[in-house]
Amino acid sequence: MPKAFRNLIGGQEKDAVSGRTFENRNPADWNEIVGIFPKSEKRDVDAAVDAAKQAYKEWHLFPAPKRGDIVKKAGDILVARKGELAKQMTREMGKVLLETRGDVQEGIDTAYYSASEGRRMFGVTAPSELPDKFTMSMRVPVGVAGVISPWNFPMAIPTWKIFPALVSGDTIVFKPASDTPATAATLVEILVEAGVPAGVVNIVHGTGSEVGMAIVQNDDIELVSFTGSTAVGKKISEIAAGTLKRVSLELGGKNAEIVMDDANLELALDGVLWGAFGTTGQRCTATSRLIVHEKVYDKFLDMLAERTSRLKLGNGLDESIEVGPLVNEAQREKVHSYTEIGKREGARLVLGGESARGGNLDGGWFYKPTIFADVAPEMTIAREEIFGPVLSVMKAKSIDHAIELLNGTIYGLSSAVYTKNLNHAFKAMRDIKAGITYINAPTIGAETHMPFGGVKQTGNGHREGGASAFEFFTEIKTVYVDYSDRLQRAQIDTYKN
Ligand code: UN1
Repeated sequence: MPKAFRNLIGGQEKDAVSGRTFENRNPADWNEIVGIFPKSEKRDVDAAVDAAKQAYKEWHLFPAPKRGDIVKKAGDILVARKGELAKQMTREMGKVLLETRGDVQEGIDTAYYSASEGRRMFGVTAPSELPDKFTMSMRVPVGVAGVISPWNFPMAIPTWKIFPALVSGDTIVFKPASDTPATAATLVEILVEAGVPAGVVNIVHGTGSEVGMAIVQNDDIELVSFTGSTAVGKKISEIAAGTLKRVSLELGGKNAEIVMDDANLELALDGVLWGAFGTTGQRCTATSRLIVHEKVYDKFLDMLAERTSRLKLGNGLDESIEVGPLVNEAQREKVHSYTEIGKREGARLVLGGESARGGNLDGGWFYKPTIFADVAPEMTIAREEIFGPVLSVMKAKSIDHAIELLNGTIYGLSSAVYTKNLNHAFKAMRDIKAGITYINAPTIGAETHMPFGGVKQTGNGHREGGASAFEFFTEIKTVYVDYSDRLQRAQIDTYKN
């Protein structure tokens, strides 16, 4: 019998009020059920929000360094359970063990970084323009935060949101992706073990349309942190506008790697293989386009096709596997529909373009790493996020042309440039419109203490990661203390004329 999981609301394990459930299956072996989860709805969310509101009363008064200690403890437990959690994650999400260990490590890094921020969370003090008066700004918690996370980084992304929120003094209603609820449930179990009081973190499982939307619509939720598609992000933004709820959106990407004719081609090749086919292309930061200088275009394409054809597909629990399955059947159908569109619109299919079958692959949602060459900027596969192992290759005449091609999308998350020419590198750093630019490194590889996020339709200006996460999860309060014992009027008493 697969394990039955429950929601955690106000410290109590609960089934969905309706009693409904859903299954979570292993994408590499769809006969294996990873767990059964409550299929919750608005009533469950409302109960969780009430619990979080209640818990906030005490939690926000708990000193920030002490809140940090609890998050640090959660990091320590993650360290101790890293191997086991990575296996659980590979079983429910499909990416290879090397990467799921990295995903857990990203949670550990976030725990330790966030915990130390509990002893900082700086405001400023400044002199007043008036005598016997003191001014300062400080960070204060906001209230109940709704956390809605995706399935591609089942541990890392929830921790990016939950750990800084906790250290900030907010309480949480957490809805994890319904494709990766087991990792999320384990994270919450770890937080409870680390000492998070009842009601401070509540988890409600279910779909985005039922649970996610109920979170966004609940007036007692003051913050929503969402990572997912641009379409859903726009919907959340519209709903949140009604109450001016603060919303952080991390949305789609159409990231590109530029390879200049002066680049170390072997290095650029390692970068694009990791960027495009790591996590089976299912990253917001995946390399979805490759822009190659015309002088090395044919040669680089040959090198790329040769190495890509040797990538080993299979169940990610086997350490020799390099590319796991897609997360579910719908995702595989979506990816394949882009292959069809690419062919129809005249791109040249160099490799892949179909489901991978045979032997152990038959029981999973595998798709062959796919390369399209001679892709023109107006083609759909050059513009839309695919979220799968599909790479669109384009040709550029110069660094300026390459940057122009790179910028030609509605998204702006990550970007990479391979060059040995300092002038090209600095031009790229200045002119690329993206939240993240890598020089001689792939589009994936963000570190948790640095800001993470994008421009244009990739988000709404907020950043996760590092100190910037604390800007989202706290409010700035400005305080003036007048100890002069008389009415002092700023702007007026100091400048009489
Ligand atoms: C995402 O792609 O959804 O830089 C997050 C990276 C990871 C995080 C990616 N550390 O690719």
